Amino acid sequence: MSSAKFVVIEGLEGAGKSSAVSLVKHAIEATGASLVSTREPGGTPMAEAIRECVKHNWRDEQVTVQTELLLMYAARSQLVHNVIKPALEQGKWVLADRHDMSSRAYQGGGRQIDEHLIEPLRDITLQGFSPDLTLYMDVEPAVGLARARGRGALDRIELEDISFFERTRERYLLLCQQDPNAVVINSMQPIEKVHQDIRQALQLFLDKHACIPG
Ligand code: Z5A
Repeated sequence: MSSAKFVVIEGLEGAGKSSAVSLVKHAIEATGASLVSTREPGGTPMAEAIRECVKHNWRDEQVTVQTELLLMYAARSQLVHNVIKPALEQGKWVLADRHDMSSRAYQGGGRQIDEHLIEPLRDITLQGFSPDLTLYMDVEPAVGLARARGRGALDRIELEDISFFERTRERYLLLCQQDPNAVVINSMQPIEKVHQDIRQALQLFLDKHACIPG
């Protein structure tokens, strides 16, 4: 590949991120590129411990929105500095299941933390580093949650009411409008059409960046 890229899959629960990740992974690897897969929060031993902590239901102890936000950025810092940037420097592509747009949508939109308060954490953690391509899998919360909730026990964030996810989706859509590297995929279509749209968006990206093997 001419140069390694950072590709992120975003979306609400049940949006079909898992199958999108798998499809994009195979498509990138088919070009001959090496690829590292990550997920957030998580992706390093310490960040995976933070993931357990942040998803855990602490029952009588209220998890403040500030704590949740700080934990997301602590996990991201570990992942970006120990895995994502080193992989890109070695010429490996990175494919991420969630990244910074999740914090801006869930904590900014869902939890209603002012974007100006999130900005300094983004600066400290990312210093302007951002994805080359974000595929946002758009789904109405009622549809996504019905898919996700068919799978069993819910974590602390999944227990939120529908209005939380509606605010999160609204912020996702706004962030995508503002981000020239983001593509919205309608994930409420039949899965074959969703996959066709993902392949098309990825191909456009590869063509635009002249990402050809060699
Ligand atoms: N979070 C945050 O708040 N702030 C942050 O900064 C970050 C994260 C990084 C991570 O949990 C939680 O952390 C998440 C956001 C928050 N919380 N919530 N709630 P996670 O990683 O465990 O959960 P997730 O990322 O939401 O994953 P998920 O629920 O597994 O979603 P998914 O991967 O998109 O779902 P899926 O497994 O691909 O699809 C669900 C089902 O739908 C599956 O059976 C599919 O076969 C089916 N599906 C998918 N697409 C279709 C279509 N088109 N038609 C029909 N059926 C479909």
